[in-house]
Amino acid sequence: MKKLNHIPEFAIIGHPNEGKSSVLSTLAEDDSVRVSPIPGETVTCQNFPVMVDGREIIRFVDTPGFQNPRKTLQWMQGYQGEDEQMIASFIEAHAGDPAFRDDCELLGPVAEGAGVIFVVDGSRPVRNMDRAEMEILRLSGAPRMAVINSKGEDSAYLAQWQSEFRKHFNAIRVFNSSRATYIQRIELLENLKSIDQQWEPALRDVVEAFKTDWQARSEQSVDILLAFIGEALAYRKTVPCAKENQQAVCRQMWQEYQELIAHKEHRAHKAIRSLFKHNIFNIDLPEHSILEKDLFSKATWEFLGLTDKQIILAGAMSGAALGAGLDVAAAGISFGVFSTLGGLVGAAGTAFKGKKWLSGIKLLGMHIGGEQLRIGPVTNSQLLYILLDRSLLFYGHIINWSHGRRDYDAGKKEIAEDTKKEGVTAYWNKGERKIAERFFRVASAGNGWASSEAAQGMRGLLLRQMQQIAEGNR
Ligand SMILES: Nc1nc2c(ncn2[C@@H]2O[C@H](COP(=O)(O)OP(=O)(O)OP(=O)(O)O)[C@@H](O)[C@H]2O)c(=O)[nH]1
Ligand SMILES: [Mg+2]
Repeated sequence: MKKLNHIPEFAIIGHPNEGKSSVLSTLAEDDSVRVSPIPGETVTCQNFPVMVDGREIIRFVDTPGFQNPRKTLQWMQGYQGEDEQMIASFIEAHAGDPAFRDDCELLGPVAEGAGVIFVVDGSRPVRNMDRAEMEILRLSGAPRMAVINSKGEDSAYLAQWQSEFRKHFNAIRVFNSSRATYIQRIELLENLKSIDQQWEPALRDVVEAFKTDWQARSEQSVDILLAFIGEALAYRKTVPCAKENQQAVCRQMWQEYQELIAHKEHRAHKAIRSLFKHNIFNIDLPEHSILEKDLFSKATWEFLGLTDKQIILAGAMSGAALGAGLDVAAAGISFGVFSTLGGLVGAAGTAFKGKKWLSGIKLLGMHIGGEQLRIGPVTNSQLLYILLDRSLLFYGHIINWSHGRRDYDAGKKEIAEDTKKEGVTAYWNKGERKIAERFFRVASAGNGWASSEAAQGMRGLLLRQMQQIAEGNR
């Protein structure tokens, strides 16, 4: 047996179309791996190094499926030479023979000392061909693990596969390459340690590096989120404005604020997505979810906990628009509530006696009065909760979308069906809310919040949330 004194390398081997490339894609977190429903997609070996901090820590090799396993096994059973040379001799003896092209290709890394991850589709029964493939791998003497990748929901053959595998492999895992979470990925890697004692120290280092890297990504995610949310809360702008222009300027400022928040949120989520190495999968959050709602829609405002009075105040602006003879829709001072506030608008007009409402409106920190218009800082902490909920839900979807999964449309539909209205912050206890409120006060007060104790507290809280999300507890 070869001692491992270099980067651990695993060839992902199996029959065509069983999900080898998909397993590799998930394990290596690489969504560029070619996965296809047509058997024979992978025709040459391809290395997929896993880098942590610019250092290669483990390498997976994608290989084509076995082409002629029965005859390959026959040759190996009749082989008379040294055990260690068997695979290399087989390749040498069949080089250039088109009947063994894929077999030679896929055994190449094994001849070079790679470990083997043998992938089967557990939703079908074991066939003799599989037995031949397993026997080839056993004869190769390579450290090896079997992975039952259930492409279908069917687990009827699981026991059959497991008992068959016990004869041929050092370790066996059930692993769904389309659904595997971060935790399941780590578990599989942990399990690789047991395939060979001599490989154990190197593989222990790999698992440690994976865990450290994951922790670093979570910390970076928290920093990205807090930077964005802190900015959103601290935002303030004052512009001089003659009374007769207030409607238009006010509208414009709102528009700017909404666009700014939406843009910053989008940018923050995009940064988190690329931290978790997603280039293709991109969530379109479902419409009925709080995630997809326009941040400033009426539903969101209700969610934000604005009182009826505050909503009337918002509506009152359209009352003024009406007073000035403008059509509400055309005035377009859309707080996202106007169209549904028809009745209230009139009420507001009466309740606030003409234009009195113009002094001292405070809505998410918006002040209108005198010759100045000011927007921000936000005065309603519910905005913090909604931004957190959206971001944490996004985080949950991103970290648990396995890179080997390719049915993007079906997946998005599942997300849409799964998303509840409540975000995680709805479950926060008093202590957790206190941390959030403290952060809100400091962040909305403006500069310097980033290095504050309150921000530290919030960082810790978010990290714990993310950990729980990764563990499937939120
Ligand atoms: N539902 C589901 N489909 C899967 C899973 N793994 C693979 N598939 C699908 O099975 C088909 C084959 O997957 P690949 O990963 O390309 O299989 P392969 O073994 O690399 O195939 P070749 O390269 O052709 O030998 C693709 O259509 C995948 O989307 C899985 O865990 N669940
Ligand atoms: Mg493939």
